[in-house]
Amino acid sequence: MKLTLYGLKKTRSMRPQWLLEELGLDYTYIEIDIFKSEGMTKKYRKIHPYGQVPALEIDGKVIFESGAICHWLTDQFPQQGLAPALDDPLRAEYEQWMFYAPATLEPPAFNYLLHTRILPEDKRVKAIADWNKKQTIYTLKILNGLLKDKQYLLGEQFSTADIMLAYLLFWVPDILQRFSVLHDYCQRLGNREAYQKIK
Ligand SMILES: N[C@@H](CCC(=O)N[C@@H](CS)C(=O)NCC(=O)O)C(=O)O
Repeated sequence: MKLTLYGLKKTRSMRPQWLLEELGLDYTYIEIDIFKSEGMTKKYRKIHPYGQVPALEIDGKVIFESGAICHWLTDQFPQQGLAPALDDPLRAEYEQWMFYAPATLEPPAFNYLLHTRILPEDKRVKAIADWNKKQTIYTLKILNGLLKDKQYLLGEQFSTADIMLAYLLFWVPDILQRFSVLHDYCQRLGNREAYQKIK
């Protein structure tokens, strides 16, 4: 299988890149600098219709959405054990966490970042930043309780769901300082060899 990942450091392409390293797969990495409008070229928009990263080319066929790419790759290589098997009782919980990251935590965390760090200063709205910070804190406070006494989201077993989540937690080190369980969890994940290789 020939795999080409289109990505850029410090973007959501870190999710599939981290996973590719965990899986020990060979892949070609093509940098698309979205901050220099490289995503918007006619050529790249044939790869990713929205001009975003990541996109993964699999034997000439391209898919996008970091979550979908991670989900698909994980299931292609079940022997690597990064997801419980379909008939494993833990599988339902794994699916829950795979969707939790982009659906529940990502919107407030991303809007908080947008209105504090990403948008030009004159486009930032303090009320939006404040509301999303509050929502992120609320979301993480509950998660902090749920992760107590656990090494990973599924307990002892590291899975792709941890990649989906940890990537987001790395966005908000200022908020994470309040939550010791999440702080330690992030340290553990960030120290993994595969993450160290791509960060
Ligand atoms: N839901 C998509 C979001 C992709 C996305 O927003 N990527 C950002 C980088 S983190 C991007 O390429 N932004 C440039 C743009 O939207 O023009 C995913 O998870 O893959």
